Amino acid sequence: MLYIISLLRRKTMVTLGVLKNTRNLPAFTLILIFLSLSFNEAFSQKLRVNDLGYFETTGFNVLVFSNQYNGFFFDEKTAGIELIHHGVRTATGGAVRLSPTPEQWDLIPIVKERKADKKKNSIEVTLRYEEYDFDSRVTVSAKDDGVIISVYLDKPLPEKLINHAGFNIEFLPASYFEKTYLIDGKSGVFPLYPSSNMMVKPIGEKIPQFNGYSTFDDRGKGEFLESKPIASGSTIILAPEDPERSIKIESLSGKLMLFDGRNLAQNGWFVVRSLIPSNKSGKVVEWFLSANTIANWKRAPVIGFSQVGYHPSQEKRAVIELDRNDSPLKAAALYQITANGKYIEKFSADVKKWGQFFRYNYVTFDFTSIKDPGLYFIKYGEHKTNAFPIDNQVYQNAWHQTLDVWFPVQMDHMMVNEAYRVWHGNPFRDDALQAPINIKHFDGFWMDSTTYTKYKPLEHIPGLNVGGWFDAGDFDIETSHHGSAILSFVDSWELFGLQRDETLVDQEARFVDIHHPDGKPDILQQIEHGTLQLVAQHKNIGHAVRGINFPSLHQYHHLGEASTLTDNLPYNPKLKPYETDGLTSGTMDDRWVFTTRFPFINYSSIGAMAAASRALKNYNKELSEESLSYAVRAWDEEHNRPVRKDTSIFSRFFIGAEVSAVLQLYISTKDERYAKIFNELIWEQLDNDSTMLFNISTAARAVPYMSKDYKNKLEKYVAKYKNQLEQLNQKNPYGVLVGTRSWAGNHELISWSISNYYLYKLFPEIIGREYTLKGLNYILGCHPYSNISFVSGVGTHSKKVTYGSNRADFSFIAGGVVPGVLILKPDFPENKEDWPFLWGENEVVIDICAEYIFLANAVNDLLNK
Ligand SMILES: [Ca+2]
Ligand SMILES: [Ca+2]
Ligand SMILES: [Ca+2]
Repeated sequence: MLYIISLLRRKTMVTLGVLKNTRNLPAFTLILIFLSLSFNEAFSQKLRVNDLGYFETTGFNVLVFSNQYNGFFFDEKTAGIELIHHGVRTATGGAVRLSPTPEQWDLIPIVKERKADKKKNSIEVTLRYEEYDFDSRVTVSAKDDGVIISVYLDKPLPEKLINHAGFNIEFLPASYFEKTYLIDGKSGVFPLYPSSNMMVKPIGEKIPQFNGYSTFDDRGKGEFLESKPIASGSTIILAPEDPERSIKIESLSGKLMLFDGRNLAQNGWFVVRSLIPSNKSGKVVEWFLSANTIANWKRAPVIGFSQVGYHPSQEKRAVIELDRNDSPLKAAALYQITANGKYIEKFSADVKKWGQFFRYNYVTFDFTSIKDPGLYFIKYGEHKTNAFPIDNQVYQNAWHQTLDVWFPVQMDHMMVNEAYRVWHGNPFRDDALQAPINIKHFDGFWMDSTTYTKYKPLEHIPGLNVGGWFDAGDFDIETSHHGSAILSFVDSWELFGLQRDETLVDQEARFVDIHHPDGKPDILQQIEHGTLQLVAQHKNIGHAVRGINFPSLHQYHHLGEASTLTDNLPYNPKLKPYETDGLTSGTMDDRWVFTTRFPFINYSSIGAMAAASRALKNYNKELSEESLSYAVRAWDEEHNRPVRKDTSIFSRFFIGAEVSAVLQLYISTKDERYAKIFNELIWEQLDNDSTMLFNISTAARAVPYMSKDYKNKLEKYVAKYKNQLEQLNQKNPYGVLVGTRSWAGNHELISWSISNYYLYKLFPEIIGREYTLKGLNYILGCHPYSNISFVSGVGTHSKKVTYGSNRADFSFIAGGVVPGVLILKPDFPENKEDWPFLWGENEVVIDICAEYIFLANAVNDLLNK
């Protein structure tokens, strides 16, 4: 799913809202609730619209468009009416929708107006489908133990939406796996795997998806598929057996239908839906939705700590996340586990109150004084963590799986094998066609009115089927992420001299074998592989391109083996679709090169090629020389363009990319004209507070190559930066940069920690060592929502469900680093471990993984040198 979001998801510093404390019920009320508590009798607590604009009671929240469809990746399953049930977001997408089981790229309504009325205890939204000039009003009002949801139309449904428009709400399959339902008293089991009935319809009846694209490959048959309901009736109870998940929906007019969205798309949810009747206005749908709640329910504390453990000499501070209705205990303890399996209380101390951050309260437990190597766990009241070590080697292997496994699996244009398993064959041998002009692409790519190349639209551009990595969970090449990944690899090579060799890479045979040393450092092989693609772009096109992506949406969402995504035969317009002469094919499935010229992307590529030329000097001399000469040539051309500006979404970052590129050119060539330009550009980037954050590490990297004055001048900016660092301790209990955008913030956090490393090495008296260490500890488990390590396979307990190419298997690729904790508006942190398909939480991307390798090595450097 990911395209250039790493740039768009840039940080906003978290501001702390002061949240109201929940009610203090008189003691006798609590006793009454307690006495009446049994299954399905606790449907008893009345929801109130709170100061943050959502319905709240203990154990149940109803959000009504607190989060809207942002139109960026369309339906991200994080918008509309949503339910948070005993601390888990179990339902989303409550809205007027145009299909039974909406897919990601189906049309979504925009919110024209939203009114939250605390006095009337109701929230109302006006939804609009621009494409059909269709408005509807949805009101949600608290009643008894639930909410009444009503849909109003001012005029009857547009003709084209009859039998299409309905009111839907979607339930998370993972929350209802191995549970049952009752519809009008008739029982059923929620399917673990989709296998309900489908119908085939003529394409003319389909509500078109975004921009005329289609997720469905009908192989030219002119048809589409729709799910049939699993069950229908007027009352449905979901999971009546489970007090934490039981939800009841009664339709007060018309029928309810239950669908399984996964028949059409593996990331579909269970949908409860009522069709909107035709020829009717006024109130057209009305439901009463209520939830079972457990009286006095409190979410279990989350004890955040590093899942790989701690180095004896570092700070050791667990952050404990508490329900707002929970009162903190006085103390927590650290237990040591002995060789014969006994637990010994090694240390205990009072917890320190930190305060509220979004919806939870936080206390901290500091056990820095414990330095004895061994195995430990933390105990807070009845809650124990899993075991973790204290040892001076704990971080030593933390980056191995990312380099040994994750990156090899992402390698494009290669067959990748691991012991008995083939991850994928040699894919995209048919790369690539010149993308047509004037198109808006579903992955955030686009082409404007010129190709910026000598090629005609849909003409084959030679030489591009080499090198590169699949960007993320999808299979496209994203050039700017290659730029940052290669730059980071070169930094790791030059600073830490990583000689690790556990992968065989044979470029000639296009074969990669994981866990198979070949006598060559893996990091150089990765640098080479990324550089091959960047050089190919400059050689065959003349500039760095936006990327190489899929012509059709039904290819883009591919869940499977990469080499089956195209037929690997170059497109031949003289043949019919699905026809082949053995060398070419009439199926237009070749990827497209999006050749629009962006100064930002060109500079990012130039910097990476200049840096790679140094790393490859004694490894692949020819590529090293080629890489540097293309970098020099592209720089001259880009820098001397009459108008130096980037008007695209990248405009904020292009000077930063230019500064970084010119520094890399200077380091590689020692040509003073680059140093001069670097000095002209860097300071204005540091003068501005918002650009300082992105450029201070470039400024720090330059120190060894610049004069003494340069370092002196930098010092005053470092002091300013230090103030920003200190403020973070007041902004969140982790004291690190926590992103709050629609893509979770681990990438910013890792980049930030790396900046802190560079600055500590240069100015240890200003920037403390711990700013780097606690960034890594956050990634490895000391963070909100859960204490899982965000790096699959690293630490005792780590991500086992991520958004990679194998996400449909609810699996992971070892060493992948996920985006992490997403903050859903207004106050709900989330990182699901039972549902891989939320890309903003779980999608692994190349640039973040390359930087993670650097950060883990930086931490080893700080602790063991
Ligand atoms: Ca992508
Ligand atoms: Ca190797
Ligand atoms: Ca092809």
